Amino acid sequence: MLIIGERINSTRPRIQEAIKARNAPGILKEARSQLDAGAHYIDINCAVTSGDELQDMDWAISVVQSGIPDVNICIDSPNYLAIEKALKVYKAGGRVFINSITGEDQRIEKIVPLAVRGDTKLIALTMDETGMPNTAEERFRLAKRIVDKVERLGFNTENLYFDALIRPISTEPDQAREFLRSIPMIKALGRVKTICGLSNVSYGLPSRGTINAAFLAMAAQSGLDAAILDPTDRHMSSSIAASMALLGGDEYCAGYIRAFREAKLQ
Ligand code: THG
Repeated sequence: MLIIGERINSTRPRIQEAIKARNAPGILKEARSQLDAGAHYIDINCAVTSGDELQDMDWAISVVQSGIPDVNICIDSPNYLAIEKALKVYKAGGRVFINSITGEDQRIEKIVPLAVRGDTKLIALTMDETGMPNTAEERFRLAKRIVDKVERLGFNTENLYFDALIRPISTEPDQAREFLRSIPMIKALGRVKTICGLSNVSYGLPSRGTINAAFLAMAAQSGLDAAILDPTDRHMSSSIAASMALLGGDEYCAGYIRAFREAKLQ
């Protein structure tokens, strides 16, 4: 499973402060600890700062790539201008995820050409101007419409990752089931892949790591290809290692045993 480390996100007060104060070592440390914990990509989100998102994004990406030249990044912004700027700034030898498009035509038309040019991976949220779907079938129908539009713009759908948007089970108890049901349906659309920002599922509940870890194992069984999460959280690293070993993706459980030796398991 592809792991995207979520910790460099301006919704976290600590990160918001570090961005504002231009605390480069603080940001770099967050990137390094997530890579050490097994992240393949580092998500960078500067949408919720008091400053200018474009400048903040430019700064944060420069900091991370100057310290880690081969870092892979995930540009996380609702603003296509910030995504465009981030792609210009990023000069490292790694790979890029754009996070994200939705079913909205304007966003697709602005962002997909940027992704085609750079051979980058693209996250598509199964939502549009009418809102977020409730059922697996609605998620599937939205994904199908997005695949058709994105293919028409020349994007290689092997690099398209659908995020079927998990919602808190504390207020909507059927949402984990509908999300999980949608994964194989969406994957049947072709070579497309699936991804999820896990932690929403447990919002409003105690011991969130317990729910997140169980949900990750279920999603892995359903075919989830990638996850946006905190890889330094041992609930998460344990669930990933156990799920990969159980699903046969970890020959002789070598990865699981290594995770244990590196004290990454609970
Ligand atoms: N899908 C996609 N992208 C996403 C999300 C998604 N990007 C943002 C988000 N969701 C994933 N990233 C984070 C980053 C940080 C936190 C949660 C998700 C986080 N949450 C704590 C909480 O929820 O309580 C805040 C606690 C803290 O201050 O540290 O940290 O779904 N495509």
